[in-house]
Amino acid sequence: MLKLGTFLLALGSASATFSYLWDGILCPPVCPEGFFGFETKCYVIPRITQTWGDAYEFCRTFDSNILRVETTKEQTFLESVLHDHEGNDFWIGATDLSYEGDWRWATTNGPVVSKWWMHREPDNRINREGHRQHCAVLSDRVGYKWSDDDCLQHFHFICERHIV
Ligand SMILES: [Ca+2]
Repeated sequence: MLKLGTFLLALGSASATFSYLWDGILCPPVCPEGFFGFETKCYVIPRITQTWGDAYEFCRTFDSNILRVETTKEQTFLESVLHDHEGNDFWIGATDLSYEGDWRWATTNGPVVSKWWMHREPDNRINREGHRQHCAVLSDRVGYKWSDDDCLQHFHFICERHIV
């Protein structure tokens, strides 16, 4: 027997969208306006640059979070998206601000297990302002693999939300 249900995703006051539950399978993924989808997530890359901390807050105003890369498939997908995107470095949600060398996801405080750091990164290099590097970026230097950078730099950033 066919069972058809409908979900309403609350997207703040501005808009709403629908996903359809058919025999227990949620399909297809529908993302809010301005977001693009891949597997279980929707992403947005705002057209502004921010410090890492402001990027973290900015994502939250979209009912989303700063990016947490979970699989190689997701990393590869994002590399291909950024390849066509203007800009160079993109903040993601990994940081070792709490304890040097202990990389954590800002949104979950879970440990960062990454195979996607560039060669010799993270290097915690000191810059001209005397700041070290405690926040992670996807960098165009090597095909949007990861590097650490000074959290006070202004970069583009990626926000994500799970498809409900
Ligand atoms: Ca670095």
